[in-house]
Amino acid sequence: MIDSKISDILQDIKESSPGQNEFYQAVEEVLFSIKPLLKYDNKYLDNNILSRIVVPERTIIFRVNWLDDKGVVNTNLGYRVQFNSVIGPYKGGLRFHESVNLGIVKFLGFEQIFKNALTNLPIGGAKGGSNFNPKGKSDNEIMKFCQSFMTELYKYIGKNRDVPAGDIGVGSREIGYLFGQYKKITGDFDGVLTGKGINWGGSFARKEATGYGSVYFAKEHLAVYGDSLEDKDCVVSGSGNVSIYTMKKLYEFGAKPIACSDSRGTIYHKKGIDIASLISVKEVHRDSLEAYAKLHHDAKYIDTAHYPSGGHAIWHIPCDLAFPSATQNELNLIDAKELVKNGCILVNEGANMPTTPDAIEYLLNSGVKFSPAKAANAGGVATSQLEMSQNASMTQWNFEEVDIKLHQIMKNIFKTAYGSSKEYGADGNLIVGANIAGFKKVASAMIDQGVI
Ligand code: NDP
Ligand code: 2IT
Repeated sequence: MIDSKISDILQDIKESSPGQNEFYQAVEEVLFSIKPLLKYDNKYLDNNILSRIVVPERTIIFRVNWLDDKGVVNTNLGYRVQFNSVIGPYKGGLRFHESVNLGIVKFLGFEQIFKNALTNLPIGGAKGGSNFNPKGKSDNEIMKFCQSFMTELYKYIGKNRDVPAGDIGVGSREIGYLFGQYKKITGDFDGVLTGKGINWGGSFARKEATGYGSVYFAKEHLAVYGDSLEDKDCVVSGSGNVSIYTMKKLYEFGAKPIACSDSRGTIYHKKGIDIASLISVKEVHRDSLEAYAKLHHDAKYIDTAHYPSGGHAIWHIPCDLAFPSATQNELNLIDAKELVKNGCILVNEGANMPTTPDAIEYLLNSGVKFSPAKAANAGGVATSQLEMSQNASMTQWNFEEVDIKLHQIMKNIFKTAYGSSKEYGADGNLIVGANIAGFKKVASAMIDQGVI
């Protein structure tokens, strides 16, 4: 009965929202994983929560026209999916990447609902972005694009309504241009975006938060099994915001990040990735990892064109711990088999939905511990909420104060997800635990607030 109800819902969304594969994937995982809760308590099915929760409260799609440096008019699509606001204002990042479409934004927004609930902070779920490709654009073009994007988006956001932040392709530079335009249009200096600069309303440790939080989570996860991060060889895909600060924190706990990647290639540096060089190459010069290999002759660069067929080079480098921290579906079954063969004991998701469903199944069946994204990467959005909190009280906490709060939040999320996995008979399966805990909170609030 529950299985057929879930299958009907999936069929409905496939018919009403064609071509949104990533969204179906995210919904399927959540709905099937919460079956132990649905069996235990009828109220969610009785109130038709499943059919309601998979439909965004509001979807905004808009045109973004901007002039490039040659004076040519360019047109992109802008999106904001305001998915669920029962526990707080909509909250979630903006992604600028050529692959962005409605299905991607909806999958990210759907995941964000439960992630945000898990932080135990009052934030609803949303996501947005554009199919704009920032690669190769001048600073001026990025600014023009951001200004045009905000000229439409400002109508729908607000410090108590919807508070966007960064994601792939959106960092402090883009948040600066977006914030400047919002302020110019509205005249308000508001905490309407998070990830702001430290001198203009930003929070210390927001930049580091997702990566640091991911490592705090991995530490808690290993500790349950009497293990630690000490002396572990780690591979961390990506070399952006999440990846860099994951690697930095890994060193602090005595682990060694030995490989990372970007859209063009993979670096294998057996003696350990040099974080200062990486920041210089990727954050300062916005270059490709090939430039890192030129600085370190003992590091091996593997071009994406040479990835083993169907798999990704980074997961074929032997490691103890894997931190997929680049993008969705970047770790597939071929990669999972390789990780298991090489003795990997934990996959800790820094990116959103980086592991394909068949890879997850294989990893779990092989006894690999698995930290799902909703729980493991929630430190970024949690610290965004700390930024909102500081803005609301017109104050700024120091780095250590924020970091201590972040660490505590990640411990609590682990405890919640692990505890809920035990309570519902899933014995340490954190996918089940995290999804049930997040869903319960949001679904109960939906019931409390009536049919709206
Ligand atoms: P960045 O843009 O800072 O970095 C992304 C990195 O991943 C880059 O190294 C990029 O390569 C690589 N990458 C992106 N897309 C692809 C692709 N299609 N194929 C191969 N490589 C790719 O983004 P973030 O670090 O902020 O985000 C990384 C992941 O973490 C995303 O899944 C995001 O949703 C998630 N996340 C981010 C949070 C945040 O606070 N920023 C919070 C929680 C989750 P290149 O350098 O060549 O572009
Ligand atoms: O996926 C995510 O949680 C983010 N990109 C961060 C969102 C936020 O509002 O800080």
